[in-house]
Amino acid sequence: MPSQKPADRIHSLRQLLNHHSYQYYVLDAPEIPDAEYDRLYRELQQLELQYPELITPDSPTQRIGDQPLAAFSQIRHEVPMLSLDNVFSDDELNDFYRRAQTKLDLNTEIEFAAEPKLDGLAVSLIYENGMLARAGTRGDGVTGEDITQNIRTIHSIPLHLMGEDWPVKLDVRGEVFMPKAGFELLNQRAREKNEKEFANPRNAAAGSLRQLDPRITASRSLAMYCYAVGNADSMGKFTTHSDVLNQLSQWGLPLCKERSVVKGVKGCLDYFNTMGQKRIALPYDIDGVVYKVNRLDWQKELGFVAKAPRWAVAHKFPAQEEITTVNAIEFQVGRTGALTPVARLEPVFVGGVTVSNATLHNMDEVERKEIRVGDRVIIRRAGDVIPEVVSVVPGSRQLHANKIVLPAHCPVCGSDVVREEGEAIARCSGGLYCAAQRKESIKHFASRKAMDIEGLGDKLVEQLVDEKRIEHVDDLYRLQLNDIASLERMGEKSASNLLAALDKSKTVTLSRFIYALGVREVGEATALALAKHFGSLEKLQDASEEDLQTVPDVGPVVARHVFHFFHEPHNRQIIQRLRTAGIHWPDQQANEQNQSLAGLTFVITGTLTGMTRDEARAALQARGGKVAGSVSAKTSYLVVGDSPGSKAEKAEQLGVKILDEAGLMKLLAE
Ligand code: 5U1
Repeated sequence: MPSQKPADRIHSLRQLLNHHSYQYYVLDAPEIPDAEYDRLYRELQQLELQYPELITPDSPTQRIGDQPLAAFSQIRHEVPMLSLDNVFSDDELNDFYRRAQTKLDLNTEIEFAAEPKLDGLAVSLIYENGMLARAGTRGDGVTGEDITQNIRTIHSIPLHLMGEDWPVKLDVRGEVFMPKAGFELLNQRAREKNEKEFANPRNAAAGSLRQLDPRITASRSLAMYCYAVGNADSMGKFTTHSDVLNQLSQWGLPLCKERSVVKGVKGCLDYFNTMGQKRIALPYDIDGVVYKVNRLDWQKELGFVAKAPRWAVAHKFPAQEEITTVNAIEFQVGRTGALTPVARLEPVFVGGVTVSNATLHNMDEVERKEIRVGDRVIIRRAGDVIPEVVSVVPGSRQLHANKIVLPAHCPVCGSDVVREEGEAIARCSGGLYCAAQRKESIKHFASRKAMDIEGLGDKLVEQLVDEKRIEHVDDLYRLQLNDIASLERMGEKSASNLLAALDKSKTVTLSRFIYALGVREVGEATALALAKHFGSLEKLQDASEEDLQTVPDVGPVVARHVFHFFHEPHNRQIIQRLRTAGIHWPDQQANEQNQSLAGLTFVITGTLTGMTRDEARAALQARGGKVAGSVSAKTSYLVVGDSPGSKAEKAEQLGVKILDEAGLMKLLAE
């Protein structure tokens, strides 16, 4: 705005930026795109560069100091920072409530200001005439560390309060924490750099706030919720704690949106249960809730015992972390063949349930956390989340504790275990044979693009396996009418239809058969390339990894998967039994001689009547044609069935030749 004087423009830019920062960081309701915010910010930066005498410490550009501290200086709290007593059960809460009622000589219900208890770090912010002057950690409650530089980097904390009726000196108390998303990101970055991860968001918040270099703090995602005023007398006119909090909010300070006012023990317990259910979905960690007597005169009357007030209490959720011993480490095989190491633990009560197993996810995790049998470990169970091992308790390692090694053979079926270089997940290579992978391999085998066994859906596969009518894919071809008809919801008619479909599926193409075997990373296109290249299953089965890599689009990873699959004797056995059952495909040699469509690209649209689109595609590809998904100038023919879509119009515009179903049949017959 060129008409404004620099000082005025600077003033309005600061107001604008503070407003949008408040919308974004405190209310979570941004009104402008980030790019617009950045533009305004840069304009202010530029003006302040031109007029350095106009820079003030509460300017949005002054959040990050660039000088690391040599050490933190001490800060003395004029009003001590208290801690809270905890209660862990309804009975303990009742005792707290009765003590307060007795001391106040009341028999009416007490109202409480309730809010979540965040798992972070207590801090005090001192505002003088509305300007953030100092900030300190709790320390021993009387003396803490001066962390002003670092607190200034937290965007949701205003450098200057909004409004104007603030006390000359305001001592705001609250919790600095790291939201779950910021914590995940921080640990992900640590993993990428092979650095040590933080065990939990609390440690991450504490570690980030206690950095001597504020630029490091600024790079971490920290937030704060204010929950009290230290110098309560400064808030003269207010009579309840909840009103004080509302006033803090109006001054632009960040407060937890989950706060509420509740009545009596029942109100407290309802709030506790509601927050317990919400806990997992909240974007930050909480470890309980806090109830504070709402009337400020009653707070005064109740006073303190030792370092904790009698007017407030933290009601803690059952511990989410506990220490226990690793009794064994076993490997579970998932339905896709992935091996997951699982720690068998000395049972421990954590997060409200007894935990005796914890997932270790994969071997990378075992190696990174350096877990061994006999170790004492920290277990975490957050809500419904699967329990996990957070870390080994330092110094708990027993002499001669062996390193955990990946088993060479699948614990379920004994097939070789394969772990690709650079991959975290190890897998059983007995895909066709392994009981853990049974259902998935049969479902895939029967699917439309594989053997296309009509009527053999996922549910029926599950029934057949659960009722022990089949174990492996080849058993499908030994099923008798009664094996199927006697299943629940199956009659003779559907059973004989299924037998007919099984019979029909015995005539297949080599590429479909390869695809149906469910080799890892071998999709339809790779199966087709393998079939074309080797021409026979025997040649493919005997191919070395080097041979396999000469096939177009087959890289070292796919080659290894294919090689291991066919070198697993269990898989070979089943393939042999499938062939004995009568599965066959046309001789590839004969097909290879007819490559009349080589060099042509086809697109298929609409419904064909004589064959499915997949069949048409396979037939065109068998004659050397390419089949693409969309029409372009390079398309040779658009094959058009019933109810074609927009592809037909596009082909017309581009002058692409159109082929109806009869034309296609003729072309294929040529
Ligand atoms: N939510 C909340 N956490 N927390 C911690 N309120 C709260 N109050 C506290 C503490 C230590 O102390 C009061 C005595 C102000």
